[in-house]
Amino acid sequence: MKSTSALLIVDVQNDFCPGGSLPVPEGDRVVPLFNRYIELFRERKLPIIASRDWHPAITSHFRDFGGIWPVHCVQGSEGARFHPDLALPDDAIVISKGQDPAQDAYSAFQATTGNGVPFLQLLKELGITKLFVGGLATDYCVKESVLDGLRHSLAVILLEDAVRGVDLTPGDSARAIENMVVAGAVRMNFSRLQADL
Ligand code: VGL
Ligand code: ZN
Repeated sequence: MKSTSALLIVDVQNDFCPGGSLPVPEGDRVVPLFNRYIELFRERKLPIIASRDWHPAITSHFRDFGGIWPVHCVQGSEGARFHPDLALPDDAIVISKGQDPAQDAYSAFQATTGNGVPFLQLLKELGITKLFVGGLATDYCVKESVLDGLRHSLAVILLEDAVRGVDLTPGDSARAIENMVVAGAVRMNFSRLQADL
């Protein structure tokens, strides 16, 4: 891992975990894995970025207003908080997406920092050219974030042991992984990453 690498943790929020309003099957299983990845990136002083879905109460993203999803990750709600066991360091960079009531905004590249800096600009400012990505959900936000990263000519590593999918249609997650790999993403897991270092 060069100093140009960063960890991107996609939407590990209560509403996407069992007990939440849009639970991803086994969504909470990514948490212990991420805690190991976080430790590894911290040891190497590499940036850790966590995206969050951050919707207004009324948005075309929600079923009641023309979208396909139940209400989830409403700004400031308990469901929008990161999973309580996710050991995000204090200096992790949080980026938010989905605030526009007219957009789904699945990709982290539609997110901004608390200061309104777009994600791509943040990556450029930090000199990041390689993104290690996992999180929820494989077939939505992870997929769109990975594909956008590749479109922006970043190297993208998919942390396959730290993703889970919605699978509205059975097989969606497996197909999403295939799409990401065809587009240029490299599959990785914790033991292989550790061995590579
Ligand atoms: C997501 C569905 C709706 C995600 C967000 O984070 O993958 N999925 N909103
Ligand atoms: Zn959403």
